[in-house]
Amino acid sequence: MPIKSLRRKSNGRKSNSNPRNPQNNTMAPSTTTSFRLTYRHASFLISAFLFISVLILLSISWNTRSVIGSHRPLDPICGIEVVNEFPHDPNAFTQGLLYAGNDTFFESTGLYGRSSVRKVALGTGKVEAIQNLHKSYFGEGLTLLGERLFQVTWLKKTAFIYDSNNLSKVEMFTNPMPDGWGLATDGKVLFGSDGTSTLYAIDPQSLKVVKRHIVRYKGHEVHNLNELEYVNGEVWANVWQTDCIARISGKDGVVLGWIYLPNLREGLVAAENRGIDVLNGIAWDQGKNRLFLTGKLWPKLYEIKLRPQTRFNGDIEKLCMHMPFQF
Ligand SMILES: *[C@@H]1O[C@H](CO)[C@@H](O)[C@H](O)[C@H]1NC(C)=O
Ligand SMILES: *[C@@H]1O[C@H](CO)[C@@H](O)[C@H](O)[C@H]1NC(C)=O
Ligand SMILES: [Ca+2]
Repeated sequence: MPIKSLRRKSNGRKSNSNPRNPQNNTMAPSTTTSFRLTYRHASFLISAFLFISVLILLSISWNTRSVIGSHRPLDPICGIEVVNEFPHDPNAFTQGLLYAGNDTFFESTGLYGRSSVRKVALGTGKVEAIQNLHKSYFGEGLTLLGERLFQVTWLKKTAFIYDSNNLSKVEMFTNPMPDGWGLATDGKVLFGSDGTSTLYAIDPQSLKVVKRHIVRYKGHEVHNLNELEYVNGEVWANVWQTDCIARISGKDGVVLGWIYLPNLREGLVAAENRGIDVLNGIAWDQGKNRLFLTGKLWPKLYEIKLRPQTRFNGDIEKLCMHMPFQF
């Protein structure tokens, strides 16, 4: 609209100036020209401004889409919608979960005598390959970089590297974090959690901590960080003993937002699954923008989409930010 009305104005000026006798007013031609220039200039600037605005809006909506696979920007607090439900081994005390392409997950399980690293088929939940840990180890976070699977263990400094092709143990290393809880990777560094509020970055070659951030939401520490997943520039973390996933900036540890999803666990409990433990296990399929979630001893794995929590009126700090737990 602004362009049209300006053009109309500009045409009006032109026609107004036409009846003027240029011979009577030597200033007239140059005035007309300058008016024309001014209005052309203005209309060009406004068109350019609108064009650039449209480009910016398009690029914002494109970025948002690529981050979450949805058309809406991510709300500070999101809920979820279940897209698909798949079977999941109800004996798997899930401590690490990642998607490896070809409808396949790698999963790390915990508990003494039941810890493992396994290759699991999406769809059936069938365990296609498994490597059990010695009964003295409690399996924890797992991540895949190249063809190497990295796994940390709870309350021990022992960590393992496996060949992802056959789950054969390649190497043992010393976990550089005080404890082993979660692992994820952006393809360059390993991100790690140890159950505190610290997010670690570990160099996959030297296996040393290269960076650490205290994870904070509105200035307050977020404790009990557990299973991790790298999702397009953000590190997502299950917060232990809650129904919350914190979306953390890997750059400074600031919590950018929350996914609050009590419904999955509550739904399983309501369906008589009494033995289940907490939500734990996030896997992101970068190729198809699919997000998968499960929990410890859950009989199901869910493919979900994020939804804005428009009518959320709970206290996210009370729900998601508990005191640190002492073991
Ligand atoms: C994908 O998975 C199927 C079924 O497990 C398997 O037969 C096939 O070889 C896999 N393809 C690749 C490229 O790994
Ligand atoms: C596992 O696969 C690797 C190649 O990726 C091979 O070198 C190694 O021998 C295999 N290990 C076993 C136990 O089959
Ligand atoms: Ca994960």
